[in-house]
Order: sequence, then C-alpha cells, then structure tokens
Amino acid sequence: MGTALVYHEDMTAARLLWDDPECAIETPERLAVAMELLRQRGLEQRCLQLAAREASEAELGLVHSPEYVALVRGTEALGVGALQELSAQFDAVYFHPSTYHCARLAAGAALQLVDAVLTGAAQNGLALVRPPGHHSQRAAANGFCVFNNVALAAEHAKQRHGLRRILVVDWDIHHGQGTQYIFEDDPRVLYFSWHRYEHGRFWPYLRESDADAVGRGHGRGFTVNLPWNQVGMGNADYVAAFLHVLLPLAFEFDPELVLVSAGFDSAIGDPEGQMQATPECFAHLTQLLLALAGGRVCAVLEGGYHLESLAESVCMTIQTLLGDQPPPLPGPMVPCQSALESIQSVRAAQAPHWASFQHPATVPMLSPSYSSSEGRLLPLLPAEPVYKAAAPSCPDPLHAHPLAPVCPAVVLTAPDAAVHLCPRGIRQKGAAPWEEAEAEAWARPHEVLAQGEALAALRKVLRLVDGILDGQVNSGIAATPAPALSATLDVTIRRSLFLGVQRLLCVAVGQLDRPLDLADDGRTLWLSIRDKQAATLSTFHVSMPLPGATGGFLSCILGLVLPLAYGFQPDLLVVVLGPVHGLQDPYAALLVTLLRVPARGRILALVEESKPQLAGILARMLHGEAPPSLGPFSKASSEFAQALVYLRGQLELHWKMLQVAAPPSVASPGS
Ligand code: Q9C
Ligand code: ZN
Repeated sequence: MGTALVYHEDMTAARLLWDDPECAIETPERLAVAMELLRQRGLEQRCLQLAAREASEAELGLVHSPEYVALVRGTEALGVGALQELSAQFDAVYFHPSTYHCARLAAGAALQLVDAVLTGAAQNGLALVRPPGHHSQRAAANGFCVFNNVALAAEHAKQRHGLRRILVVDWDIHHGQGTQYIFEDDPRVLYFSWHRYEHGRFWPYLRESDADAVGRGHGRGFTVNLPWNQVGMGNADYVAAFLHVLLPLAFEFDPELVLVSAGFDSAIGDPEGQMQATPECFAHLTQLLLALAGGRVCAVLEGGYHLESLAESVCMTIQTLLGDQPPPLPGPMVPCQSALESIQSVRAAQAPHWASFQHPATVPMLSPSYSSSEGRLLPLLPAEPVYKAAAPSCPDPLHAHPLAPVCPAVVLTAPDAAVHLCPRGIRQKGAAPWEEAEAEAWARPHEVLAQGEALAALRKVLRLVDGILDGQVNSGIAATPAPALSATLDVTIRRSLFLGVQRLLCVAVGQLDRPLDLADDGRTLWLSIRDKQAATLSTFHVSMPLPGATGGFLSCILGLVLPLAYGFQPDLLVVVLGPVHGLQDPYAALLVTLLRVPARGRILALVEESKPQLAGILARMLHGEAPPSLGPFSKASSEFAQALVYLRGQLELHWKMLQVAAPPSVASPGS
C-alpha cells in the first residue's frame, strides 16, 4: 500500500483572462512547476498515479446548493465580458470557460483520493489540484476557490464510507472560512486552521477567524482557529502549534481519517503569507500527522504562490508520505512571543471542550512535595547554562544523508520472530557482529556483560550502533537479556559518544539509572520516564513519573518529550524500555513513532529479549507502519498534570519549545 498522487493536466487550463492584480497569482504554472519537480526528483514515479476524474453533480450536491452548481456550470458558455462581470460578484474570484471542468476535476480528485485510501488501494496520498477549495461555501465562490474540495471529501467519507470522526488540518495561510461554515455544527468533522490574521487586519477580515470561534450547537469545540497575529512565523512556531494545540486535540479526538487542506502559502517566500517556515517543515508536519488515523492521511492542495517554495514543499510532503525521513529543520527552535500568545489563547478558548487543555489549578513552584528521588530539595537550573551543543546548522558527517531514500531500517538482533521485517538490513549486507575481543574491551567494567548470551547481544548492538552512525541503516532494534540491559545501554552511549555523536538523546522508560559517569556537558540529554516523582536534576537530566491514563501519556509525549527532542535536535536517539516500564504496546508504539520525527528516524531501540512481541511492534513502527489507536481517552491524573506543569516551569527558560504561553513581557527600563 503506497502513496497515491492524483492529478490531471486539464487542471492547468483555467487562467485569468483580464487584469486583476489580486487574482494574478493563481496561475497554471503552480501545478506545472510542482509536477515538474516531482518528476525531476523521481517522486512521481514512486507514487500510485491516478488520473483525476470529474466529480458528478450529485457529489457536488453533498456540500453545494443546486443553484450554485448550475451557476458555475453556466460559466462554460460565457464570453470574457460576462465572465468578468460574474467574477466581480464574489470576493477574489475569477472564472474562465474551463473553470467548471477544472473545478469538477479538483473535487473529483479529492474524492478519488479518499476512496483510494479508505478502500486500501493506497495508504495515504496527495491530490494536486486547482482551483483550490477551502474558501468556497455552500453557495459562493471565494478566494480563488470554486468548489470546496476538502469539504466534499469529508462529506463523502461520512456519507459513502460511514466515517464518524474526520480531522481536517488546514495549514494554508488563509482561514478556510468556507470549510468552517460547512462543518461548524458537525461534531464528526474537527476543523483546525491556522492563518495569518493580524488581529483581523488580514483577508478575509473575519471576526469568526479568531480563536474564540469554536463551533456551534453539537459542533462546539470542533472548530479550532489559531490566528497568527504577526507575519514571519517560522519552523519553531509551526511545530509548537502542532505539539501544543493540534496534536493534543487530534489524539483526544482519535480520527478515522485525516484530510489536509495543504496550502503552501504558509511557506517562506510566499507573497500572501509572508511567513518564514521552510519546506522541510512540511515534512515534519506531515510525519506527525501520519501517527493519527492509522496513517490514513489525504492531502489536497490549496494555495501556494511562490513557485519554487510551493514545489519544494509539495516534494517534502510527498516524500514524507512515501516514508522517507524528514531533513533537519533549519533555524533556532524558539517560538516567538506572538506565536505563544496565539497558542495560549486557542488553548484557553478550547479548554471547556477538550480534557487535554483542562489544567488543574497551577501548583506553587517548589512545593516541598517535589523533591528529587534522592530526597534532596530540587536543584534549580544552573544560573549559567552549561549548554554548549553545536549549532544544528553546521554541516557534519552525521547530517550527510538528509534526503537519503528510505533505507529499510530495522535490524533485529535477538527476536528472530520479527526478522522478516527487515528485508534489507545490515546482515543482508554481510556485516558481521563485532569481534568478541573488541566487544569484551568495551564491556569491561560490566561483569554482567561477560556472560555468553549478554556478550553475544552486545556484539550485535555495537555493530548496529556503528551501522546507524555510518549511515548504513537508519534505525534498529536490539534485544538483550534483561539483567544486561543497563550495562548494554551504558556501552551503547559510550560507543556513540566515542564515534563523535554531538547530541545524543536517551529516553529511558522504566527502572533504569543514568550512567553515573556520564558527563553533564550538553552532549547527552537524559530523559527518564519511571515510577518516581518529577525532577530536573540538570538541564540535561530530567525525570518524569510514569503516566497512567491516555491523557497523561499524551501530554507527557507532546508536552514534554517532543519539545525537548525538538529543542535538542539529536543526531541519535536511544530509546530503552527497561524493567517494569509499564507502557502497554500501543503506548510504546506511539512514543517511538512520534520520536522518529525530531530524531529523523535515527533511532536505536533497546528492549529485553523476553519481550519479542514488543520488539516486533517497535520494528514495525521504525519501518514506518502507523501506530494503533490508544482507544478511549482517559484524563490525566491531577498529580501527573501538576508534575508536567512543574517540569515546564523548571525547564522552559532553557528548552523554549516547552512553552505553551507567552512569558510576561519585560517592562522597559525606566517605565
Ligand atoms: N493581500 C487561497 O490561498 N486575496 N486563496 C487576499 C490580501 C485573496 C487566497 C488579498 C487570497 C485568496 C486558496
Ligand atoms: Zn491560501
């Protein structure tokens, strides 16, 4: 099951026939240039290519009034003067004699894509279409949009496929008010949109684009607006919006299908959006969405008017749908003040409707109950940050393969039950485990590794570490005898640092201790998730209690683990599931799936060999399979929620991606 690409060249026919500066940017070249780059990169050829079909009039009637459909049909026969006159009755719209044909193809392409994904012909896909759709309303064209392609696809998924929960993610830089109106009272469609707003001073100048528009009637809480009040939003702002607004709601909603109103006017260079996010950001956003709905993600093109930025962003999206790992995100991962204000306001507006945003009363900081495991009062962060990790932008050999095609990634050392999952792993390349004597030298301080079985596992693990770090494979799973897990982890860390890893993230779930002699020099970030109280033992050593409920688990991953990972930008992630890790398989699967995104797939997972089923599931996740749903949502305990609030307070000065609210602005001197 691959990635569908739905397209038809006829959609390049419609164009502006008179002078209108506002509409001039919506050109046939938009599709032509995007398709050309997809071909040039060999991406089109990797997709299941589907020729778009026209939507029928009955299908258009799922969303639009018969009178409006008839009006658009009538434009086929009009001359230029009459077309211009009719166009002027709408806001930012032009009609061409081919508009009706193109718009039916655009709508049909979206329906076809949903059919392909919901029948299992494809796992996910993209429809490259024009005219776009998300401004179009029941009986009105608007903002270059004629028929609402994504709204039709959602209604089709409801009515023809019986779906009950559909998430629409509108990352176009304009508010899809058309989609909002169509579903505002419908709890089966959760509509999320971010958009340039500037406190209402940006087109379409609507009060209902603000964060306090949350839907009506049964649909209250199923409209989510994130208004950007300044231009220049970048990668950190977009990722923060996903981690702190969209994804908590999305996992709580648990959609059966994700539709993306994929406009790329939110990318750098676009004359409409004036934002700064780079094309790589769309690879990250796409891969985060693939963790939902069993990976059933259907993206449909909306805007995007900077041809080069549009084409690059389309390629990033397709490449990620195909399963390639995202490139690193350029720029500092620090969301701006205005973005944080927006994030805070939408979380506040949605709090009555979503348990994920319902916080217990803020706990007083440094309450005596929050002592570290050793019983000391919690150390504060060092006044002078010890952080001296290399800037992520400097090129180094570890970043040499950002766009490498998927290298089948999973290498299993012990649990042979899952070996079929790695068709082209290291062993197929003839690489042998480490020589026993060499492995013994690395194992030396640890007596437990001297035993035959433990040493045999270590020899494979070391081979795997080397294979990941020299780029032969992207990721791997290793299993060791349970008593040897801690020691194997210690050797894995030492070997990675020895090989020059600049930033090593270690996520240790269960009863595992951080190696005592590990330097706190910013090269490793150690994150424990275990049955103890929250503690920040340093900026690079954080401990979090084990969450019980789904809500606690999700806020732990989205609110803590991923923001730290995005701030740290690891070269390598080691995930260890140790004794009494307490995570059921679907939770472990989601943890690894989501961590793949900031780690860009460079993951070594260590498990106990007595858990072959867990190893098998993690192997499938590293291979790109979608995680199972977590099932019914249960709210985080208030102790857990407070632990998170506490850790955020301790850490957000250093790890800025943890912020979910703007810091109080500092008064200027003398004021
Ligand atoms: N300078 C889509 O991206 N003009 N439509 C706004 C503000 C209308 C955009 C003028 C923009 C419509 C699908
Ligand atoms: Zn747009």
